This record gives sequence, C-alpha cells and structure tokens, in this order.
Amino acid sequence: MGYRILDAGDVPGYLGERGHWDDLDDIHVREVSDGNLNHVFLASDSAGTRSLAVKQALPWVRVAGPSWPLSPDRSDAEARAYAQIAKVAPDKIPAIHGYDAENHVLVMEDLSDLAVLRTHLNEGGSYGPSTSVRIGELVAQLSFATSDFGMPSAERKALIAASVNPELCKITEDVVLSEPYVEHEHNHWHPGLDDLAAAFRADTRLRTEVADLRHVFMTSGQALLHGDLHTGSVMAGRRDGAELVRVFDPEFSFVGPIGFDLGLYWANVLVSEARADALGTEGDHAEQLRLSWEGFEAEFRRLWPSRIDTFFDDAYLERFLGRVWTESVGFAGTELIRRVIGFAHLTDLTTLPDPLQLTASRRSLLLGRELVLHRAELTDPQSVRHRLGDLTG
Ligand code: SR1
Ligand code: MG
Repeated sequence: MGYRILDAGDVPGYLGERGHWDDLDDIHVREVSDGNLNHVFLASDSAGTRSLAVKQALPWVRVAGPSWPLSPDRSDAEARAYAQIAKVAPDKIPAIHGYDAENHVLVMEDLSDLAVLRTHLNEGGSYGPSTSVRIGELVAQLSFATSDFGMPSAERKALIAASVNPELCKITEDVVLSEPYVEHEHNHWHPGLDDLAAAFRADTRLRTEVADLRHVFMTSGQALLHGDLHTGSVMAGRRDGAELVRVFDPEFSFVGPIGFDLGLYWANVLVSEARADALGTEGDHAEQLRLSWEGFEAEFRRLWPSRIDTFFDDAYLERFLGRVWTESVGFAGTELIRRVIGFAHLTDLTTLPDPLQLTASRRSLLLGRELVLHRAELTDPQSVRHRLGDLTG
C-alpha cells in the first residue's frame, strides 16, 4: 500500500496533524539525510527552544534510489528496537516522541547538539572518556535483557518471531558477509588494492571462515541486536557538563549473535585508528576496542546473578563470554573488509588524500583478514592490539 513520502515542506503540516507541534507559524525544517537508507529532517522554532527529529523510511535504499527497492517496514524493526532498549538503557538512545507505522515515520529527540561520532573523529576529535564503555554497556544491557538469561522462554520466543527482519538481514548477509569475496557489482576499491581484492576472492581459507561467521549471523539467536552499530550510529558530546552517548538507527535490529554488534563497533574504531595513524594524529583509537569490551563484560557480569534460568551456571558464563569475544573479533574482520572492498565505504578512509588513503585502506583490509582468520588465537584486546602493531610496522 502506498504512503505519504514527506519532503521538508510537508514536515510542519505532518507534525501539526500528529500533535507534535502547535505553532505552525514558527517552525523551520531542514533535511539532514545522511545515512544510506532514509530521510531525516530537523524541525526547530526560531528561538531554538524546541526541536524535533523526523525520520522516514523510504521504499528503497536512499543512496541507490528506486532501482534498489526495500520495504519501508524496516521502520517497525527500528521502533521495536528502541522500545526494547528504552526498557534497559533509556539514557543511551534518543527519546522517542511517536511512531507512525502507516507512514513509517519516527518522531524523536533532536540530538544535533551532539556530534555523529564518525564525523567528530574524522575532524580530528577524540572519544569522550566513557564513549566506548557506554557502547559496551548498551550491548550488554540490551543483549542480557533479550537473551535466555534475562527473558522468560515464551516471551523470548515471541520476541524472536516479532523481530525477524529478513530484508535487512539479507543486506548484511550479502554486502558484509559474502559479496566482498566474490565478483559483485556492489564491490569497488581503490585501484592500489587490486592485488588484495583479487587475493581475497581467491583465498579459500578466508572464504570458509567468512562462511562460518555468516552462518553464525544467520542462525545464532542469542539476543536482540542493534544490527548496524558503526560509529555513524553513535552521537556523542556534552550537555550541562555531562558526557552523553546516544545510539540511534537500529533498523537492522533482529535476534542474532551479540558479537555482531560489538564487532561492527570495533571495526569502525579500528578504521578510525587507521585514519589517525595515516595522518599522524594524536589519540588512542585502538584502545576503544578494549574499553568497549570491558564495558560490555563488566555489565554482563553485573547482570549475571539476576539471570532467570540458573541452569546456566557460572562456568557457562565464562564459556559464553569467550564465544561472544571470538565471534566479535571475526565480525569485526568482516566489517573491516567490506568497508574497503565491498559496498558502503567509510568517509574515514575516502576523505583521506592519497597516498594516505591507500596506506590506511590497505592496513584496514589486512587487519580484517587477520581478525577473521586468527580470531580463535586472538583471545584478548591486547592480542588484537599486537596484531595491529605488527601491520603498522
Ligand atoms: C544498502 S545498505 C548499506 C549499508 O548501510 C547501512 O548503514 C548498513 O551498514 C548497510 O550494510
Ligand atoms: Mg544506519
């Protein structure tokens, strides 16, 4: 069924009709669409005292246009994910003021006083002292609450059924977890990477390991995920002197392997490290992997005694965390690889001038392969750091 696709001129009327805005003589709207899929508008009054963000899912991939159709029902997955996160980590997402399922529109808190983490890092900014810890905590809070440790069995089965997100999962299965390893029209890369792109396609060992991770992604229903937790899905900054971290855009959410969320974040901080290293910028981006893992692990361990099924004993927790760690390392590797030779490259790299772009891209690609192939041997953040150091030379 058709629905109303909004442009900036439609937003005041829309917000008025839906009861989100009273004085339609004092509203200014600008489009700030930035991600790959949707339209986003910011509405504010002239005094700057009131503002809202309006996000609408289009029936296609925004950056590709109608030639790549995509069901706008992904907004349901996003609204559902926000509702789940709001139960356990309301301080880590934007406030949601309304969801209009018919028109696939979310009306949310305007976070534009904060910065998109990727943009901030690209501009030479550093992480806040607790940015990555908060991200790790969020993953622990959401995943514990929606796992068999935190949710009664029947309720969880209902969550799994309600949260299936086949079209967006298929995008990930394709663009992250298979296309970079075969010939595909979505793939592209810096010409200086021709040798590595060809080598990756010919590497049967790499392909089998990626197949293993892909199958984990397809079959492991550990907990509700954000599903696309890269540094462009994080806003950070300060309000009233306090550090704030907000995660947004959970439209890829589904019940899957927890390591996918951690791994995506890690890959993106490692790319920001590659950029900083190429530019010779100060900062400890690589340390963010350790901080987010420690935030995750500490919060998961804190929640563990409250688990509802005590057949899962303390020894099982150790095994479980070990598995999440190893899968996170592997997924980080796949995300590094696809962001360099697959679809949806990162501005962290694409805005670098040559030869820095080539150096940083090459390093990210090689690190991605290391993480996929050697994830079982890389047993802690320090070992990942050492592997990174080996590649830096
Ligand atoms: C067609 S969507 C491409 C990418 O954009 C999203 O942000 C996800 O990362 C997806 O893989
Ligand atoms: Mg997104």
